[in-house]
Amino acid sequence: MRTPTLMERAAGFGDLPAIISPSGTYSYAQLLAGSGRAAAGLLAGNRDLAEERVAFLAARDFVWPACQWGVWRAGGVAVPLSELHPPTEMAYAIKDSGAKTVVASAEYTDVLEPIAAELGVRFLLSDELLASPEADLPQIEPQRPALIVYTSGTTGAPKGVVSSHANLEAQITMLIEAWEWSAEDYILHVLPLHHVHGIINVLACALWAGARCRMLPGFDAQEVWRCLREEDLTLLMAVPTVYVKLIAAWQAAPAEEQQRMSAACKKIRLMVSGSAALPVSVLEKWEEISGHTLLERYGMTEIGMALSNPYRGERRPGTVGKPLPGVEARLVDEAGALVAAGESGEIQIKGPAVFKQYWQRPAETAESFVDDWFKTGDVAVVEDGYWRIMGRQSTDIIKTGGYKVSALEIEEVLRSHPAIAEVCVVGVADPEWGERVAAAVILGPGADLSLDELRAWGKERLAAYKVPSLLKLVAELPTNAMGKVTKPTVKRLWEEQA
Ligand code: MLC
Ligand code: AMP
Repeated sequence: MRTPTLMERAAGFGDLPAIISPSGTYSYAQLLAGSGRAAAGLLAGNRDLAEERVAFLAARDFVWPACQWGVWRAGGVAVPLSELHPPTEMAYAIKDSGAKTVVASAEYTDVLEPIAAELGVRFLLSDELLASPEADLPQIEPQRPALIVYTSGTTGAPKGVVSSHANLEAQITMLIEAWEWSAEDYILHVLPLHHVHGIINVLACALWAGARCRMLPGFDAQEVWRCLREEDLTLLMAVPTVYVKLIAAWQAAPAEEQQRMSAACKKIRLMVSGSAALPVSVLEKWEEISGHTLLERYGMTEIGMALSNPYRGERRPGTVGKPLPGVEARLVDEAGALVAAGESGEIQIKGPAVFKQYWQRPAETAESFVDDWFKTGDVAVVEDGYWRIMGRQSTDIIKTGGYKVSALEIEEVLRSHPAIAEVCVVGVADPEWGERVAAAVILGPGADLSLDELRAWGKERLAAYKVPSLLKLVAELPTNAMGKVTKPTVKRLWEEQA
């Protein structure tokens, strides 16, 4: 029995700055003290939350890690919510995870308090929690579940990916080793905090290393450039769309400003891209602007990071490098056999970082593994030792701006519109977003609906799915010989028109 190492390590970093956020600068000692009080408040006199789920929605500020660590130190399972999601989606995560407590920072009270009341769960304000009197905290076994992150797939509603403290520790330490994190590092955090990229790769790695993490309240290209120029940052990690937006901001700046922006990048030791394919054109443009060859890596909520280009050595454009320390990776064909050298196959991953289970979905968990290998659904080929991602097995999974969305879920929402008879949702290639969500819709007999009306109707309902900004009304959708709508054909038609 022991306390998770992340917190043990923090004790050793004492007064070093940990979080630099809109509300101020906080040391490791303050993070331990704040999270300790949060844990005591959550426990409310009990000895251990005993794996109770705690859903929380906190600003991208000190309060976020303080709440997350508070849940962990009380023996709970952290279920991060997203401010980008509509209330129905938040309620789904709270209900599905069986959370008995919801924590919110003040700005989210209006949205979360009514949901908590409706579901009959305890509602706590983060500020009050962080001011709770101290109490004895339990020891936490590393195999206990720590985190549930919701993710969409090709079946049913979003599933909660359960990772243990030991899984997270493995996810963190492989990156610490591979990318040579140290207490000298200072990272800029520009990503959302309901996905592993922001939670693990940026925040948790920084806190493990004793480094500084500068948390921005959201992504803003001008603000990122300001931080790059004015602060002694050493690391930047983001999705390809962020780099596309930073390139656009650089291009829009006057020439002498551009020089200062480019010069500011020189002090950074590493810039990483991941969560979606990095187009070689973006890598090259960013190299021209910043002097950095982006290090591209590949990961997934269920496994953390798995493949990475090297920190030292050749970073090969268009590839995601090689397995990270402790990761076993293989490619298999549709029959489950290992592919021959140079052939493409599904990526399967094994190792201590791989998640425990989908929350309360034993059948889906079992289907996702063969022996102990997790089936990613991504297809790759190995060329000269470097792994190249070819795409996904299913056209129903779309990656837009680094977010994974399920075409099937969007179709289900659109089908609930009374005027809609048939719908087909696909991801179409896009230089800014990687893919954009495109929906082609057939109206029922005699139905009347304009594109603007449909967009207005979908604005709130589809907010969680990153906006099918490309909506189209069509008389008919192309079908195959069986009379079924074929997604690759719809996708091709969209892309031809674009
Ligand atoms: C937003 N917009 C979109 C869009 N998202 N349009 C098309 N497709 C999309 N996906 C539109 C909005 O409607 C709005 O339009 C305008 O763009 C600005 O919206 P925004 O929300 O303010 O955008 P911005 O803040 O600039 O966000 C871009 C972003 C964000 C790239 C910063 O998408 C983001 O944070 N992505 C990261 C997601 C992430 O962390 N994924 C990791 C998953 S973990 P208008 O007309 O209103 O101006 C994982 C594992 C791994 O994948 O390997 O890491
Ligand atoms: P998520 O389910 O949100 O964790 O997203 C994981 C998915 O993102 C993976 O299954 C891949 O499809 C995709 N992904 C992550 N990194 C990369 C990358 N570097 N190149 C291509 N796809 C990636």
